Amino acid sequence: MLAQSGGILIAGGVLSTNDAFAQTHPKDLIFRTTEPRNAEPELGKLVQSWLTPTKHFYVRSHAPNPVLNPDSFRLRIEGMVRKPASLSLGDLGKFGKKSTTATLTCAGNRRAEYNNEGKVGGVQWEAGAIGNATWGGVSLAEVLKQAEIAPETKHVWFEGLDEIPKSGKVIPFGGSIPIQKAMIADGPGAPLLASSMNGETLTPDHGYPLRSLVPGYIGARSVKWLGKIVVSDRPSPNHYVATAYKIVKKTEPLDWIESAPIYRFPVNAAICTPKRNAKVSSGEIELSGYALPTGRPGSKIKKVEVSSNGSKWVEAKLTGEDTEFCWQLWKATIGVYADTKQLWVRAFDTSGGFMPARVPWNAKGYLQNSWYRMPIQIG
Ligand SMILES: Nc1nc2c(c(=O)[nH]1)N[C@H]1C(S)=C(S)[C@@H](COP(=O)(O)O)O[C@H]1N2
Ligand SMILES: [Mo]
Repeated sequence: MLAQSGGILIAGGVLSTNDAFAQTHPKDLIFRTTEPRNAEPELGKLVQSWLTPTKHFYVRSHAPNPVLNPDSFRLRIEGMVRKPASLSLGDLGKFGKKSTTATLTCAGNRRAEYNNEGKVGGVQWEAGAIGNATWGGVSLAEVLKQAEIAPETKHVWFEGLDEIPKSGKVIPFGGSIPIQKAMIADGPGAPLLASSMNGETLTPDHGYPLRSLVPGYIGARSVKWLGKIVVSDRPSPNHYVATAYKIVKKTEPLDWIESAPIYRFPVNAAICTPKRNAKVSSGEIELSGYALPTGRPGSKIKKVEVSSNGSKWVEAKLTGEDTEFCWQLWKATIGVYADTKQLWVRAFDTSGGFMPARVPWNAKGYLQNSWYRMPIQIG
């Protein structure tokens, strides 16, 4: 069980999974759960830079990190292909190197805000389940081309090597994406088989040695510890495509059947400084945060607006880089007074995406992108 749980031997004893990773790959995050590891950064730390350092990059895992040997690691390519393959890391290295900067965000980011209306289960994320990194690897499209996919192909499935206990069974995490997205070979929207993050080898938390990385899509489609790709005429039957990651009011079989898997993420934004519930004196104060455009090709942040208590909206200044599939950072100055209870932010993107005043409650607490309302104390 030692290898399974990821413990490592050190002089004088065995470190637990958590201690071991803490030493080799330090994280400066708030842990919502430690086994498996689910953690998000303090929001003030999150927006210190446009590129998120790995130590401040959220982790969302459904099972403990699998411990994988890079020498025996193989990525299998199966399904509707003329040339099924089993590729070592060396084989993958023969494809041209590609890199892309893209924001990854969990569909459950800001989930905790739904609890005002009705309890939602799952990791109780605040607004930190998001990060922007440069990912390096090879093109998914090139690997699929080499496998010679059948003309009837409609979806590409990804399967992780993790082992998730689910209803008395053990299942891998799985995702799938439409073939049209999978076959984008160039440009910032092209999916990667990624082996590096921010110029360094992927850490175990982020999928070492290989993950899919799908710009513009919810994080769940970027499958970590990727062991298998299946080319198919239908979406993956894996739980995390067929059942989870859908917008439902109830969790009855018909609710799942009637709703579609979530792919692209919608526009979103949050205030990151000052802290929630911070005490500030009345007068002008500085706000900062992030804004994410819809994950649609060509979409960028057009405008960010802040307001105190929902009165007059004031335009924020964009301070990060203006790149599709990536968040923007922003700063704003706003007056706060004795009666100011909340500060709000909303963002608009160039493809018509806007944040609604309210998002209807859904049972799994996904895609919360209503105006971000942050309580504040004036004193
Ligand atoms: N194999 C595997 N891949 C996975 C997951 C997982 O639990 N197992 N979680 C997914 C979810 S829900 C998200 S939001 C992202 C998070 O990526 P990160 O932990 O690198 O931030 O990974 C996705 N890929
Ligand atoms: Mo997620």
